[in-house]
Amino acid sequence: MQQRYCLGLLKEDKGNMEIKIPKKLISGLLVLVVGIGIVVYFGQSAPTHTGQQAYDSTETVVVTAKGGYFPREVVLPANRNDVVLRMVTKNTYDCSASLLIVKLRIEKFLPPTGSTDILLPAQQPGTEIIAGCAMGMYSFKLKFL
Ligand SMILES: [Cu+2]
Repeated sequence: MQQRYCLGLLKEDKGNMEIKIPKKLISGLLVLVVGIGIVVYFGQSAPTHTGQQAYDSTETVVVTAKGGYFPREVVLPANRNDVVLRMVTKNTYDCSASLLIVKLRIEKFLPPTGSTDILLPAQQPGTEIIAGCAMGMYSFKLKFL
């Protein structure tokens, strides 16, 4: 009799717990899954850094090339190796399509229309780099802060 009573209690307990535990389990699992997701996401996208700070996203700056470069000066974050210079052309048939960044040894022939991403190496704060067309008629400045 006592055993049955105990079983009954156990059953009752289980009955009560059956309502509570799954909810807790589900929310716990959700937290776990989301947590793992965040860790995996940032683990993958976090660049292998040589700098002091770790970033989880790419910094992209857009410069339009057509009859010159616009804007003429762009400010970029220093000490990051995930900075992308995105050169956008649209019916660009002038020499601003031939991009030259001597200091970074970058030479790109941009398509007449399109978007060209250039990953820039990490720079010291205060660095200023002049970019321009191959002939030196047009230029723009990259300023790292
Ligand atoms: Cu030129």
